Amino acid sequence: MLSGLYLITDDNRDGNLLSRVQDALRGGARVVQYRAKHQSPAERMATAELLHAACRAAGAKFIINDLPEMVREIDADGVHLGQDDMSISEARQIVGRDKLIGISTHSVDEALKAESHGADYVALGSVFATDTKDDANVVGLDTLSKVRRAVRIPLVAIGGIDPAGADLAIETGADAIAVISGVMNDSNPAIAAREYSLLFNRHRDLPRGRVMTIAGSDSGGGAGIQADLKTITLLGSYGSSVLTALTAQNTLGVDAIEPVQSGFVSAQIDAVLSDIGADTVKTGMLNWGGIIVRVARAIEQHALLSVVDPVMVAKGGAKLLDKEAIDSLLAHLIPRAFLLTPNLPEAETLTGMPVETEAEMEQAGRSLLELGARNVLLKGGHLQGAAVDLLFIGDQMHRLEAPRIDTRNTHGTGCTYSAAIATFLAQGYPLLKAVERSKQFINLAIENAVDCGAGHGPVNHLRAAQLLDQEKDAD
Ligand code: 3NM
Repeated sequence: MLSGLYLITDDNRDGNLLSRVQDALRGGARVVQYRAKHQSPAERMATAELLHAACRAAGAKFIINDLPEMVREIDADGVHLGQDDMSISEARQIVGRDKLIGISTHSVDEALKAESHGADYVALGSVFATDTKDDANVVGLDTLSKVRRAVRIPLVAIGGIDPAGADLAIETGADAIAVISGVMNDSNPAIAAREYSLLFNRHRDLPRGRVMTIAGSDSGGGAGIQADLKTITLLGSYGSSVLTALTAQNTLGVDAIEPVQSGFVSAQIDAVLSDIGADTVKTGMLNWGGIIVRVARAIEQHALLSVVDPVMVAKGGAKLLDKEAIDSLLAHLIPRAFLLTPNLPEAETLTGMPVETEAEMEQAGRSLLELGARNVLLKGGHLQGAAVDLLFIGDQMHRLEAPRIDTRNTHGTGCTYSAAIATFLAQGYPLLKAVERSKQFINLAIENAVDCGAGHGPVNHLRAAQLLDQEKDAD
């Protein structure tokens, strides 16, 4: 079955095609189609062999555009044909029965014809507008939906597909998403590929998606690792945990901290990733530089989507991060953050600018993007009035507003919110939907908090998960 991210190569203008494809494979690409329009036959053959080896090593399929003879020669997995190329039966004679033959189609009729002539899959495009192919005609989700109903063979959506578009195309019934620029033009092809790939997790059984949390332990159970694991589990994913510190803590404050050696933090990360693996990682309290460097390295090596909650101060006011750790965060982790989730004081520390109003939040959000975070969620829990968060997805800003809830029971809100986002991402929600749903969850958790302890009590993870589920059933 052909499914997942179907990567198509570009024309290798930078000479780094192989390493970008390897990155995309590390990020979860399941199929690579080699599309070389301008190379000499000898160049094509040499490149095809390198790409084929990379695909084999990653367990991905390797398909060659237009050239069935080359498929046979290097024993690739299949050939992809255009409408004006040779017929399916001619190609079948060359590649044999065991190879895949895919066809580009643009309508229900073309897709039906391809299926009846023995194609193994059809690509339908262009689903959205694209600059990558000069003569691409936009057919839209509507045609995708009609083709889905018309053919039984796997359906690949292609053309102008960004992750939000991929979400819609998968909902419409695409089995795979074909992408050129969305991955190949990205400065980080591994993370770009991971973002598309995780969208396919929505079809998995429960627990759906694996979330690794790297954070401190809160003996009181309201924040840190404990809040994360409750959130991850109650929302339906599998949670693993890497402890960075032990705290003696309750609703009144932190009494003592026992840091975990960075070597032991690494050992925990390695133990989890070498066996169980993870789809997303959520980081909380990383109390010193050595730990931050090791976490950053794991995110890079495993191409993990990371939700980085730059925890710096505990609710009771205790400082959790020193200057060296903050510098390390800026140098190593923020440039690898898929989503950075600071509150206003954290945004002030990271940017060095005052962040007290919505206008200042917008400025700070943009400067956090400049520090290298791929996306930023600036949380306005400390604002006066409504709780307004600003989500920056690249250069697009989204405003998320919730009424302020009058309660002192807000212990663990930051951890819970970011753990929920990491969970929904691991389950195949695109970023905006993951954040919107997490905001709903955290609001329900605050609203339903029951008094516990004499200070800032914990939010109600259990009730919030139940209520969120009921809302889903009602939709
Ligand atoms: N075929 P990007 S659209 C190669 O409509 C190709 O058949 C299309 O590139 C079709 O992901 C397309 O950068 C370009 O939009 C896809």
